[in-house]
Amino acid sequence: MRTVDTTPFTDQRPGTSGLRKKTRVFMQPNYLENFVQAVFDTVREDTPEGFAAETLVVGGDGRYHNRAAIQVILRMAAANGFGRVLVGRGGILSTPAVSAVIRRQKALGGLVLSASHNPGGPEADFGIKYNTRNGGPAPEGLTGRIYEQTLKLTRYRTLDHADVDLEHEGSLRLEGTEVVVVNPLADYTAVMEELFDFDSLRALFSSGFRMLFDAMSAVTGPYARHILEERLGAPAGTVINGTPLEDFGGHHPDPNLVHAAELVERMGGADAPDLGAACDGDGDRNLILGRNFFVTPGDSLAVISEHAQSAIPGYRQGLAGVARSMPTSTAADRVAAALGVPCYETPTGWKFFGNLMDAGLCTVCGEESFGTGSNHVREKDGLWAVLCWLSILAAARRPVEEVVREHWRRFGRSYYQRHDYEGLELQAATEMVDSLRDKLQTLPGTEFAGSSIKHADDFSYTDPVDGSVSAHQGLRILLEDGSRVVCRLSGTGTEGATLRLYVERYRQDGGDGDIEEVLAPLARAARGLLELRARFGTDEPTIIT
Ligand code: VG1
Ligand code: CO
Repeated sequence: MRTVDTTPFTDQRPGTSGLRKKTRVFMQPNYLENFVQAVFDTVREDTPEGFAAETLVVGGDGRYHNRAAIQVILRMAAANGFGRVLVGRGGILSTPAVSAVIRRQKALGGLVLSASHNPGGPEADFGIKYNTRNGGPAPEGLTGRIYEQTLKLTRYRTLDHADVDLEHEGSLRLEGTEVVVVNPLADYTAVMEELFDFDSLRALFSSGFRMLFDAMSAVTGPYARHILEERLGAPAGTVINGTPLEDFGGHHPDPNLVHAAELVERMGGADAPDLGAACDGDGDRNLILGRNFFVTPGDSLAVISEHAQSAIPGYRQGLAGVARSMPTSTAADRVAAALGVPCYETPTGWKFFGNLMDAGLCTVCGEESFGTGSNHVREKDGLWAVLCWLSILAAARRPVEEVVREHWRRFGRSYYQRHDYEGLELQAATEMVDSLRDKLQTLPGTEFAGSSIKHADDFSYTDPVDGSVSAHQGLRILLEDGSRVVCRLSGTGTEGATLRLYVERYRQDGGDGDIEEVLAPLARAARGLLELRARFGTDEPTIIT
């Protein structure tokens, strides 16, 4: 064991989902080491028996710097006295797979190496996140303490050892630590088999059902090939872009209508398959498409919640509750009400769902950012959402579009969009949000987008399980007619600031309205309120999802 002197970096505060920075920042001497040592020191405070009998899970989405970072972490985990480290073969573990491995192997926690849907490469992004014993992202209390520790750090522990062969399964010793290179697919596939009826899904494919799954040259390729093609018998070629590449083929591995362009085009073609799906860099997000039809994440959460009990064996007992992040559309709330179960509203970021699931308060949860999941793990899970949709379609024997339209006819439709303004100057963006926050109190009663403002606040969340409070989680403007505008700054970016503006209007119109027409007045009024054009010279969003 070797102790190396170091000095703190002052910018290692984890955001919405771990620490994300430019890859070059992570490649600086000691940058990764400092953060990892701060995690170990902090977690050690809560582990009175020490790490000797504990397991740590390590894996990532295969992006540039993944393997090198894993070698650093393995040496440090050994020097910090972990009994065992499980690492995915090739350094690969999707985010939901890390969660599954932590839970099934009863690990103390895990380190996930990913910047999710952000591009990869030496000039792009990298990230690291710590997950706790329940398999979920460290809650805010813990990430706060980790950050405090990064500011105090004076040394880290490592040892001198050659790189571990990550390409073959097997086990070796790094001083007192057993390092096991595991099959990254095993635990995850086992969890999926427990939840879904693989026989009926196999029957669906053998009946001629066709789907196209775009792994976006990211981590879900091997998982999707194994589960969809090998286990469920989907024809070869069902999975496209199925090999994880360090730079994701030069693309954004972000499953939305803009970045999953190839999939969107094929789903709009004359011979389109029945279902189209894509996952993001680390496999926790999902995009669901029917033939020439986009299922918004909010509708997907609602439809999955509606059908889970009848269509998916793992949920035959029914749902204990549903949860969604605050900016996510309220479609799921109406399903929860119809099911007679509570719907929880949390701040943005999956870490807030963990306590609810651990306490048995909710079963299914989701975010508008293409994230859906359940209590089978403690991360959102892209492929799980795809298997949910396959199960729903196998039971319904109707096209995706019909399933969604039927939902709209029964529950009404939340017309919904997220407008992102990327690359804003950080200080100007902060001032804009501060200035709207200052105005909030004066807004109720004033006219807004053809209705009037009923309530406006800065969302604060009190965790019903541990009572912890998370304030300043987004500005909400609620209208008399039930519409909403929400805005907040992104906590996952690595450059400047990104404003997210979320607009929602609920209508019981069978769902046939034109989304642009329905939402344009809300978006226009919100842009005016934020004074976007005056502050930035433009009010055109970079991307609409
Ligand atoms: C974004 C999304 C949020 C999601 C987070 C991590 O955060 O809005 O819903 O949980 O990314 O997703 P932000 O702070 O940029 O809005 V992922 O797939 O990066 O793990
Ligand atoms: Co992700």
